[in-house]
Amino acid sequence: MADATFLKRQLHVLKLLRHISEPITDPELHAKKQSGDPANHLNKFNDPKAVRHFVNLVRKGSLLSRDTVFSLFNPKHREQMVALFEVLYSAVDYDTFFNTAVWARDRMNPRQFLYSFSVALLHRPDCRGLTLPPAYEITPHMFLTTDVVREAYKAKMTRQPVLIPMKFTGSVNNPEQRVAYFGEDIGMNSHHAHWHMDFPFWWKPHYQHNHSKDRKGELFFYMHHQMVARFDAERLSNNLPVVQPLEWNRKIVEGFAPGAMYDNGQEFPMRPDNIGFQDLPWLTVQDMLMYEGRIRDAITAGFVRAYDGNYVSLNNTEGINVLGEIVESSAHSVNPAFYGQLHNDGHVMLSKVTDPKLRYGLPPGVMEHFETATRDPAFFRLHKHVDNLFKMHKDFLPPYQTHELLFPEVTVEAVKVIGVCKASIPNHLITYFDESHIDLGNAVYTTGQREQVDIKAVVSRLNHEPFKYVITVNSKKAVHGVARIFLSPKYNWFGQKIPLHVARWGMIELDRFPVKLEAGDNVITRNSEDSIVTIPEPRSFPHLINYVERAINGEEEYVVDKYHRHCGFPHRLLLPKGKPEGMTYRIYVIITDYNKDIITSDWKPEDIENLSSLGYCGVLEGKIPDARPMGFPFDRRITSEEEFFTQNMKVVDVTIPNVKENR
Ligand code: CUO
Repeated sequence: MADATFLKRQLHVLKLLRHISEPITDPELHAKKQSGDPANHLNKFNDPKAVRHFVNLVRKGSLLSRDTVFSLFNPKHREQMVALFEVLYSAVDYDTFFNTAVWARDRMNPRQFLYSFSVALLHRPDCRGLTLPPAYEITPHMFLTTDVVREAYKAKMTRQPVLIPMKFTGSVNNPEQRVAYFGEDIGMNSHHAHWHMDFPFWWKPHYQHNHSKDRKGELFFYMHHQMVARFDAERLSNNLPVVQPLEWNRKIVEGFAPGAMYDNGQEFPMRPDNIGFQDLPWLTVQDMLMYEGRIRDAITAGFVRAYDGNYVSLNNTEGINVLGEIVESSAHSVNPAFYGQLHNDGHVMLSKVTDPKLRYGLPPGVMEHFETATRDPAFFRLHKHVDNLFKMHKDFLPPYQTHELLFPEVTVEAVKVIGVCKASIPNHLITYFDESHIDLGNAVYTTGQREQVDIKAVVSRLNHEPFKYVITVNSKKAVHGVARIFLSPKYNWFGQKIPLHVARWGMIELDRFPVKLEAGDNVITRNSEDSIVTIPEPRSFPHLINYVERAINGEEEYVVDKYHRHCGFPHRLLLPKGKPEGMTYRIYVIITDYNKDIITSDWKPEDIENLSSLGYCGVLEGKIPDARPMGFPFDRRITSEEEFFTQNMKVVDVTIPNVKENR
């Protein structure tokens, strides 16, 4: 149960982020702002040099202006953001951390501040359990189209509460619009932004303590691999073929018009159809081909060249992590000078493709921010391209042999999935579109106007009826296992059955959890909501403030969840949409030996059960408990379907109808 100190901290965090583009008005925070100058308490920081550096930037007036669009990919913007992060992260206690943040907030660019503060809060052990409001309600401009923001202003000026319908961008003339509900899903955008806050590419290895950032490069591969697999499944649900990778020396087939505006009034640039990649002043298309050539050479050779001249082998289970760090590329890359920053530069090249020489002063495109990137279909094309590099590497590894897949004591006899509604038909999982309200209070300026006007947008979002897995298992003796559940479309765009050796690369992970089996027959049931790839719906910003205030007044109980993660696929999106008439998918279940799979030194079984969104978001502290490669057993080639299937696996067909309304 939250104590008074925790609740006060939580409330102050929320107030700090409310109306982030306007100066602090809250009296308590205002007092901290006056006294929080970190230069006056250098002894309260583990890294006083970082404090002097940051304070110097503030005093010299060299920080990014409040009105400029902050881009994490701009080295200067990023260095300043990191300068504050290093101060906040090195504060010796919570009060120093928070007071410094309050001091810095109005002295720098709002989104630059927000990024630093969020990453510091997510990583400080004394902030465990504190909740950040949904990203789309802190900086709504990054998630909304211009028409919605305009309506919000109208409501603010006329002081009329309003519920503004939000449409997806594009028109029916563009087939890509059929899957805009997925790319523009605010929860998915928020997940993606949070993934990159939990695993920043700029995270310096010396920040690391207690094995944090375990398998970061592999997670980069796997989380984006799953996003692409989900997108492809969504495309098939909408009669679109799977997404094609883009290539540096070919045209980008689909354009994109974001129809959105930054807080400073600049429009997000649009990209017409069929334009090619352009040289930037600091990076050419030829450079991209060269870096990629080196990466492909390394994959083929089976080793990479580290900056110190040593060779690092790729052809083992750790290879994917090394490769992930190189391709992203992150500060953990073994040789950024040689292998470049292929993926990050891909984002920047796409973002600047319509003003490559920076002649027209266009602001960054959607691809330059993690919270907006997935709106652009080019995001998935870029990531399909990157994913193919990882596939190339994985295909060099030997297929799993039977003894690596088999759990000899265990036989999975039957698998059934069933909706929790009374009328549910076994192996029929229902999806539908719901309506959700998002708070737009932060989309409009408030200074001088104290009264609240309720301004909300209503968005349509993919959702599904809750269901459960019922798995019948026979075990020769009492054992612990790990159940892994995957889903893949059964038929491709041409209506042909997808063979397993192809389907395996598009597997969507649904869940992974420890199971305790008795000798004899066992029936395992598991609720879809417990999935380790998803997180539940976050509370809205005003609701969160209200909740904390009520808890402070003793009107409500507030339970602190120290395992709470902001990173995680929205639970609503666990299943692909399917089709109105039903679409066939296959669900695969495999149970493997817990004692072989799990790293036990760091974790107790009950801890593992409490970890949320482990699948795509790993862990923030310590080692990931599952020692198997991410995506196991489908991450490697499958040469023979018959030999692959062992008794501890089972596959079942399921139908997913997308219905008009939830029952
Ligand atoms: Cu997440 Cu490219 O890494 O967007």
